[in-house]
Amino acid sequence: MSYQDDEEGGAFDGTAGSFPKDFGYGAFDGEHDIVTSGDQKPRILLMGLRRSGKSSIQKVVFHKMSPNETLFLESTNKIVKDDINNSSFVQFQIWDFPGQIDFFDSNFDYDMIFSGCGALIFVIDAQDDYMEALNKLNVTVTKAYKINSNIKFEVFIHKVDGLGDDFKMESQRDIHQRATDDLNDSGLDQIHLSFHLTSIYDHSIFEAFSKVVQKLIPQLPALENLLNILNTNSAIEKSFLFDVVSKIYIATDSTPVDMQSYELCCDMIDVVIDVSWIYGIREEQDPAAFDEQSFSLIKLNNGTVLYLREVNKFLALVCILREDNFDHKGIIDYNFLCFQNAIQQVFELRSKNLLTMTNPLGSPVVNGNNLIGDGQLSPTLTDEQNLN
Ligand SMILES: Nc1nc2c(ncn2[C@@H]2O[C@H](COP(=O)(O)OP(=O)(O)O)[C@@H](O)[C@H]2O)c(=O)[nH]1
Ligand SMILES: [Mg+2]
Repeated sequence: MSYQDDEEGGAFDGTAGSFPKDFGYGAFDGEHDIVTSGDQKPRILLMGLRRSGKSSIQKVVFHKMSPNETLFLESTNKIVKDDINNSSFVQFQIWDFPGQIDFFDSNFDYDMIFSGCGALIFVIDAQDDYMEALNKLNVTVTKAYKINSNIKFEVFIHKVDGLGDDFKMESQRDIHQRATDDLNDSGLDQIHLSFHLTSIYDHSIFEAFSKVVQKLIPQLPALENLLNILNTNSAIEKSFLFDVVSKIYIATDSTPVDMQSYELCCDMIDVVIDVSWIYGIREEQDPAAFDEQSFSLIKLNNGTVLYLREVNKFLALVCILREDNFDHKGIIDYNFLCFQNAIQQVFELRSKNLLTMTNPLGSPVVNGNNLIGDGQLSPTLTDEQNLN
C-alpha cells in the first residue's frame, strides 16, 4: 500500500532534489534560486528532553516513516538539519535537536539558532513524569524569547496514544497551568504558548504540525477567505488545502475542523496517490504520480461526497459535501477553476513583492519563493444564479 517504498520513484519520498526543476507555477520559474539557496529558509526547531519523540515526529510527518519503525530510531547526538524543500509546497528547515542540549555550553551559537527561527516546537512526553520537561521548557523559551521575540512557541504534549481521554485532558490542563505559571513567575507573561495533544499513531501529529506551519504563512487570511467563498458558492461543507507530500493542510475554511473529516481527507490523498502510482502513466523523466489533471471522487454511504482536485503539483483541494449538492458538479468545477486562479494570484503577488523586499526572518518559502505580504485579490467566483 505504500508507494514510498518504491526506491526509484522519489517524487513523494521527501528526498530533496527528486523533483524536476520546472514544477509548480510556470510564472515563478527562474526565480527559484533567489531565496532557496543558503540558510535563508525559515526554521522550525524541535526541542525537548531525550526520547520525548522529536526525531519520530520529524520522520513520520516528513519522511513517511511508519510509527512502529520509530522504535528503532537511534538517539540523536547532534543537531540534524532537515531541508523540507523541493518535494513540498511550503519550504522550511526542521532542526532536530539532541535531547541533552545544554544551554550553558558555549559550543552552541544560540543567537544564530534562534534568530532565524520561525517556530519552536517543544515536545513533552506525556507518558512520563513531565516536571523536568517543564523546567527545560521554561529555560528554553526564556532564552529563545530574549534573542527573538517573534518566535511562535508550540508545546506538543506528545505520546497521548497511551492515555485515556480524562487523563489526556487533565495532563493538558496541568501542563498548561504550570508552564504559564512558570513564565509569569519569571515576569514573561507576554510570551504566548500554544498547546497541542499529539501522537504519531494517529493523525493528531499532522494536525498539530498543520497549525504550526499555518502560523508561518502570511497569506493565510487570504487563503482562508478564498476557501470560504468557494464553500458558500458551491455548497461545500468543509474544504482543506493540502500539501500533498506531507499531508499537512496549509489552510482550511473558517468552520471548525473536526478530526474525523481531516482523517478522511488524509486517507483519501493516500488512496489517490497509491492508485495513480500503480496505474498512472509514468513518463521517463517525471515520476510524479500526481499532476494538474488529478482528481478523485469518493461517495460514502452516509450521503457525503469527498471531492479532491489538484491545484498544482504540491497542493490539492479536498472538499466534503453532501451528495445532493453534488448535482451541481459543473458549478463546483467552474468555481474550482476560479479558486485555482486566485491562489495563483496570491502567490504571484508574493513573488512580485519579492523583487522589492528582502527575506523577513521566519516567513516560509513557497515554491522557491518567499511568502511576503498579504494577497489582496477579488476572486470572481461565480454563484449559482449567475450560471442559471
Ligand atoms: N507511544 C508513543 N511512542 C512514541 C511516540 N512518538 C515517539 N515515540 C517513541 O518514543 C521513543 C523515542 O523517540 P525519539 O524520536 O528517538 O525521541 P527523541 O530523543 O526526542 O528524538 C521511540 O521509541 C518512539 O517509538 C508516540 O506518539 N507515541
Ligand atoms: Mg532524536
